[in-house]
Amino acid sequence: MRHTKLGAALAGLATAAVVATTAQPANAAALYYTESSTRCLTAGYACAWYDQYGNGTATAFYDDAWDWSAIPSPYRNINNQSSSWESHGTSTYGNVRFFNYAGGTGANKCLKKGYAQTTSDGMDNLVSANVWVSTCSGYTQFSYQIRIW
Ligand SMILES: [Ca+2]
Repeated sequence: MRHTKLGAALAGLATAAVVATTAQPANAAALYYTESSTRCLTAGYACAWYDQYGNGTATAFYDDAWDWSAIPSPYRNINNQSSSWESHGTSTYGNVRFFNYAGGTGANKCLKKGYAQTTSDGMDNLVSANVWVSTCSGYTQFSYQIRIW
């Protein structure tokens, strides 16, 4: 009889634990946010500012964005307007390529994980897509990258 009671008590605890762990799922990261600092402060994002040196606010990207003209308002206003960039990537795919054209074509430059490119470096007001990659090796890179993170 004692075994039965213990078994029932354990079964009750197991049920309670399952309910507790499934009742509050973790929030998914936002795909975009507006960064008003001159640094890309939230880990896991890449930022693109309207002006050089991190001025003029930024759109921060959590994932690949293959067509900046098609992302939600107000973020898409950064399309063909960005002039400085920063990678606060944290995963294996922490390096980010920025492309002239939607779909990932045309002139492009790669920014290393944890680095900023504070001047436009030939990409002024051109960028329309970003794609995370595991390495910048083999790709054209921004010329004056500064270690930030
Ligand atoms: Ca600009």
